[in-house]
Parts: sequence; C-alpha cells; structure tokens
Amino acid sequence: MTDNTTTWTKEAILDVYNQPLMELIFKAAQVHREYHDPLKIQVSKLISIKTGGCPEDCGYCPQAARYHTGIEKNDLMPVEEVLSTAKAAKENGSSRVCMGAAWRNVQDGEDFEQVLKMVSGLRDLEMEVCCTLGMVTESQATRLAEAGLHYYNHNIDTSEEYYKDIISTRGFNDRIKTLENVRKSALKVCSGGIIGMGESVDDRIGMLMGLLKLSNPPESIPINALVPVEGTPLEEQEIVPVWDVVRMIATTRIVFPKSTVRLSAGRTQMTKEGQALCFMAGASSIFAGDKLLTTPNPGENEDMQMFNLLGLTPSEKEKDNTGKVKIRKAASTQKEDAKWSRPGHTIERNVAATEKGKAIRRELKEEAK
Ligand code: SAM
Ligand code: DTB
Ligand code: SF4
Repeated sequence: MTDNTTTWTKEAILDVYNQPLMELIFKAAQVHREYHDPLKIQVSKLISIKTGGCPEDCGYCPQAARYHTGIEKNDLMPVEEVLSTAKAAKENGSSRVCMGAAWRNVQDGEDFEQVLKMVSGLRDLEMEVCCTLGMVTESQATRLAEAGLHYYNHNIDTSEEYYKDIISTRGFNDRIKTLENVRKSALKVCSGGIIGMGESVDDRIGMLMGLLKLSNPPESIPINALVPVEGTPLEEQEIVPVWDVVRMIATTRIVFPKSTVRLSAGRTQMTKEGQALCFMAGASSIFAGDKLLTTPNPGENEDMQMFNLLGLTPSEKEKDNTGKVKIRKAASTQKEDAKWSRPGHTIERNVAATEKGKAIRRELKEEAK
C-alpha cells in the first residue's frame, strides 16, 4: 500500500504503470477505497469565460489564435451569464464551477476585476470555484483567494522533456512558478496533463514526477486524453487507447492516493465501459455538460444515465474552509512584476500549422472580396 509519504522514483512508478492491467486496476481500486468513497464522483461544470484568440502556441489547443480551427472567438463573458449557467449546472449535480480563459497570463485591470466578481458571485451561490486563466503572480492568486476562489487549475501537461516539443511560447518553469504562486496564496492546486500527444510512457511517468516535485501534491489532478482538433499541430494524432487512459488514471491514483483524480477531456472518445474502468481504477471526478471549453463532452443526461447504471452519485460540495485558511494579506494593493519567460525555440509542426492557418485565412479574405 502507499501513502502521501512514499518516496517515489521514476523506476518504481514505471513498474506500477507496466504491471498486468488487471493487477494495476485492482491495486488502484484498493488505494482508492482507503481514501475516498468509491461511489461518489465530484462533478465540475466547465465554463469558457473567454474563448479563442490566445497568443500561445500550445500544440494541442484549438484556442490558439495562430491555428485555423474555426472556433468562435468571444470577449470576456458577462458576470450574469456565468452565474445563470452555474445555477443550472448546480441543479444538475455540479458542486464546482471551473472557469477557463484563453489567456497567456492574468493581467491586472478591468477584465481581472470582472473575473473577481464572477468568483465572488459563484461563492455566494454556495458552489466551489476553480479558475484556469493562464499564468498568475502570487498577488493575483491571493486576490482570487480573497474573492472566494477554492482551486486554481494550471496543467504541467507532460514531462519537462516532451514539453519542449509541444509548446514554445512559455517554459515548463513558468508553469511551476505559477503553481508555487497558487500554493503560497492558500488556494488548492489543480494540475495534471494530457496523454495521447505522441509522448512515450517515460514522459507520462515524467509528468507524474513533475507533480511530485511540487512543494505539496496537487489536491486535484486532471488526466486529459487528447482531443485532436483539425487545424492544430496535433490534428492527426490517433485517439489514445482507452487502456492507456485506464493505466494512467490507476497509476496516478496509486502515486497520489489522497488527490482527486479527474477523468477530464476525451470522454466522448470512450465507451461507458471504458469510463467505468477509469472509475474502478480511481477516477473520482469528471467535467459535466455537453461542452468542455470548445470541444464536445457527454451531456448531463448521458452522464446521469451512466451514473445510475454504475451506482455512482455526484458528491456534495467540500466543507468550506474559507476563514480557516489564512490568506496572506496583500495583494490587493501591491503589484508584482511578472517575469514570465518567452523561450522562443521553434517546433516545426507548430510552425507548419501556423502557416497553414495563415494561408486559409488569406484565402477566406480573398473569397470575401
Ligand atoms: N489558457 C489557460 C492555460 O493554458 O492554462 C487555461 C485554458 S487551457 C485550454 C487548459 C488545459 O486544457 C490545458 O492545459 C490542457 O491540458 C487542456 N487542453 C487544451 N486543449 C486540449 C485538447 N485538445 N485535448 C485535451 N486537453 C486539452
Ligand atoms: C483540464 O485539465 N481540462 C479542462 C480544464 N482543465 C480547463 C480543459 C479541457 C479542454 C479540452 C479542449 C477544449 O474543449 O477546448
Ligand atoms: Fe492559450 Fe491555454 Fe490554449 Fe495554451 S492551452 S493556447 S495558453 S488557451
């Protein structure tokens, strides 16, 4: 058995990952039962509060402006729209809202003030609140915590080595810095990654090693299966086999016994049987609603049917510890100079996708004349 004090080596995690699948699922299920109620699944509603037009070059992402993915680009959503979407989701069993913005990083100003209003509005609806807004400074994270945010999501996405093949516009270290800023602000950390981007098993384990190197393990770990989107550099990537998703979830569960492990993007690519194996292997959370940020997700009715079939129920909101947690005072006034890096190496397939996008846009302009 394992606990949060086990010192893991890469070799030991590889042995866990590579053992016979039935043994792996069984052991993960045992760990899962030790720390979690296996019949409860935490349900989060994702809301894309600012869609598309992002300056970054993340090779998997349909929201990067440089790729031609045809998604509708939107300005920051009005506070009221966020709150009404959240109310409906709460009635359908979601205990948490996760707001995503296609930003490189949070910038102080009007938009950030609007996000703070969304956070406090959602807190007043008695929901848990999570945000994923790109890189944040400690003072921005503290302001979010003061407004009532519970979790901040920022994925390390993959191993430090493979990261350089996927993203060139910001470094792996920037990601770690953001996670440490979030940790210092008393927010809970949500960080995980994606499988199915062409990475090796070593990289998958490297991603878990990256999370182990943080000062504390993330309270929540999303495991996304790549949703290959036309126009992105990873558009031709084959859908990752469900067996790999199950292995990754089970391994994550064993290495991080106390964390929530979220079966995140890619569920429409899986059968209900496949998802059931993920729950058996220790997945304890999903995203609800028929859309993730821009790509499809099984709708709430379909998920309810699956839950009924498997005897699962959505878990209640966690006990609120706001007030017990000492939020570092701050921040509201003092501004921090964010020194995010721009590594600027080139990734050939990302450059090719950018060029393809530019050409398509040129053609469309010509046609419109
Ligand atoms: N802009 C912010 C950032 O990058 O931190 C927040 C939004 S970003 C879309 C959140 C995460 O979604 C990414 O880190 C990545 O793990 C996941 N993601 C994005 N596109 C995906 C795709 N096509 N398939 C699977 N996961 C994806
Ligand atoms: C996470 O790890 N997965 C979610 C959430 N955090 C923000 C996002 C998945 C996005 C999938 C692609 C899309 O819908 O645009
Ligand atoms: Fe932008 Fe986030 Fe997409 Fe990267 S993952 S392109 S930062 S929205």
